[in-house]
Amino acid sequence: MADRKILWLCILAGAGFVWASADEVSGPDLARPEAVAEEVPLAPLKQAAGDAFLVGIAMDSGYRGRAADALSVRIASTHFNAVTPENSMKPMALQPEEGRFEFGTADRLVAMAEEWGAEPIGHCLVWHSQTPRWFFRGPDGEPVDRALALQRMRTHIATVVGRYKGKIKQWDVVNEAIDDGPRALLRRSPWLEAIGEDYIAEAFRMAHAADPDAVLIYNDYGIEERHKREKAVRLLRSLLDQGVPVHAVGMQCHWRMERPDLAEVEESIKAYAELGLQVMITELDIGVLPTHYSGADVGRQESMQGREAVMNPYRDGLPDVVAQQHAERYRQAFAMFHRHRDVIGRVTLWGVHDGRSWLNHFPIRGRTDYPMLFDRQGEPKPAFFAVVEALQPPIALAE
Ligand code: 9MR
Repeated sequence: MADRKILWLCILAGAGFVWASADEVSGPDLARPEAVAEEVPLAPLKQAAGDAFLVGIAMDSGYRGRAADALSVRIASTHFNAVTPENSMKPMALQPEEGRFEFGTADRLVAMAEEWGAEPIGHCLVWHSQTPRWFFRGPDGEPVDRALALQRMRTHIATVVGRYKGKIKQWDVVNEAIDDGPRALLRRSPWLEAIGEDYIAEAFRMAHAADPDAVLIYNDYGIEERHKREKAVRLLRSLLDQGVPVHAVGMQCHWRMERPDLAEVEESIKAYAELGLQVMITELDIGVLPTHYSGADVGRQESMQGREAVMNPYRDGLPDVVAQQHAERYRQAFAMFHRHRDVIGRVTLWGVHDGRSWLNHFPIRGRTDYPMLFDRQGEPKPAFFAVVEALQPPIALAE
């Protein structure tokens, strides 16, 4: 692995791909490969991905009233050409009370993305979670009726998509509508209860009316694995048969070391591509901590009381052997994404660095996870180099 990293860096240096001035490129002693690995500045990930697909990051322009930290800004602006607001465009953030829209944090992120030359991504319009209760209550305090729920959905979508028309080119329109269990197709979302099964089709039609040029995405977790893929294909095929403007499927890809099987993920990419949809990898991370729950339902919480040593084993640092296994899994994932670059439009990582990942608090609060490409100091991890290598495989030299 280390040798391959050095070989890759040598090739980049030789080909002039490095993110450095000519002086810097000629600086290191190429006869000593270790020197190259240490001295050559990092090639930005977006440059390694070239025009295969966009590489994105999730972050916000601020966290709980504080501005985004300088480390996150540096990493995001250097390496990524797409930015998804991790929280600041959710209905709860944008319309906490009926008719009172708050765009400050979201506007700042869109402006930051533009400054970096990155595409801002819209996340998300219709979701069962992080949506204020008022959406689902009628004037009498009773559950909202269909007509009012549709009207509120239309107002929200038209206002939000309309505001960013021409700036946000991809929207997660409906998020996580598929049920996790073995039977029901759709989750018992308050939107389903208020409107009925066509709430999904309606949301896409409203988003399309608000911005006919935007790429509209159905986004969900677990749909890269067999049990939810079958349901997702059923849902998407039915939407397409009705002429609903759904253009892409977002496979979130919140993964662990041991699951999912990448062969299954590849099957899923092919299945969605066969429907004629573009595929977006919208929320990729690979957690290294043990867990009993494999989904990404944000309502889920477990306690680790009395099990700290087993459930939070890397509090003081990640053993190198695990970091290497983690890198290898990222390498295989990106090699597969690269093979399917004709149908994949974007690969977004859900967080900037290990210190900023939601996985430190899910499904158990207060753990120390290592899911990202950059460590808590903002340094690239073995996973970073593995991804770059997978994106730009070294040209095979003739024997
Ligand atoms: O990463 C997000 C975390 O900071 C929030 O607390 C949480 C609830 O809003 O949402 C997380 O992001 C979720 C995303 O919006 C939808 N898919 C699952 C993501 C991880 O939970």
